[in-house]
Amino acid sequence: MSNQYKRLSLSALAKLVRKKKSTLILCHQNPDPDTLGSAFALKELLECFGSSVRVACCDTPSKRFNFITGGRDLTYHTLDYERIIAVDVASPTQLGGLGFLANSVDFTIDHHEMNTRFSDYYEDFRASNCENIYLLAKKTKMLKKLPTHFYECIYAGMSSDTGGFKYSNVKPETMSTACEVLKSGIDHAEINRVMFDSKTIEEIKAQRLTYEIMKLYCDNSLAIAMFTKEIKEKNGIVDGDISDAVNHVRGIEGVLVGLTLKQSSDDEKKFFLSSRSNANIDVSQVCASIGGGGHKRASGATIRCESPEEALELVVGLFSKAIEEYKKR
Ligand SMILES: [Mn+2]
Repeated sequence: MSNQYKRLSLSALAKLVRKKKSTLILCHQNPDPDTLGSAFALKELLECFGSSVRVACCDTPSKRFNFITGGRDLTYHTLDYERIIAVDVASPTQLGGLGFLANSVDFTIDHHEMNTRFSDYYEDFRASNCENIYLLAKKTKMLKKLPTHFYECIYAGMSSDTGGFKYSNVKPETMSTACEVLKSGIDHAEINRVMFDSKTIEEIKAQRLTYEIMKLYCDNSLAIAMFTKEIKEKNGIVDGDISDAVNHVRGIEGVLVGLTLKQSSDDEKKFFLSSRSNANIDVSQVCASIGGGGHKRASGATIRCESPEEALELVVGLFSKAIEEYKKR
């Protein structure tokens, strides 16, 4: 199946983006700064080449990321796009409600090792997809013409996907690229403050709730917070408020894997799983076994179950097994 699509080299990709075409850029569901930064940085680049560009996502981004999106509405509108590009999207499932567009994607630019290759693709397993966009812009020799916003977008994605340059995915090349990006003179401290050190009251409430509802398994090495529709409604929180919850549960000493399960507010049988690993436990493998994917230490999946209890039982079973295998090694 994967053979039907072409792998694009960076030079081939650079040729493609030079073409003046009306373009739709697709982000993954539950948009984070890497998918949004990739989309809006690429938008700046394509506009330099005279293209008209729209960005779409099935979910509304957090207002926190307005410095990337400009507060734009990312709702998909049917228009005659001459090309569709997906960024930081590992599989059609990750397009969420826009999954029906997967077959129309002309090419994907991604950094996930688990990419299912659903279109022609450029891939490089760098820490963030924004690095790929930056290197693409560099290849087109347009860096000097790009506005500050381009660099802010790139930096946001890089910093976000590396947890502020502190995760295991940071390589010397990551820092070299970050160094080039910083030379543009962006206010990186402010970007980091907005992304990591500033929380809304709802997020603070959600954080407190996360610890209250969290359950521990596997001798306290597996932590899970399950957000049912009922819990979300009762506490007045939305999914955007709990996007960081998985990092809170995995931040507990002794926890090897942290998980959150969020019951969909529209479909009670749908659950969004996020997983983070603190050890050499490949959570992307576990997520792949239930139709998801991502990175070795940060992955997700969307699962269908009859009840929250059933969803919990399923993921506890899968991740306990992975942890027990790790402990035996
Ligand atoms: Mn990413």
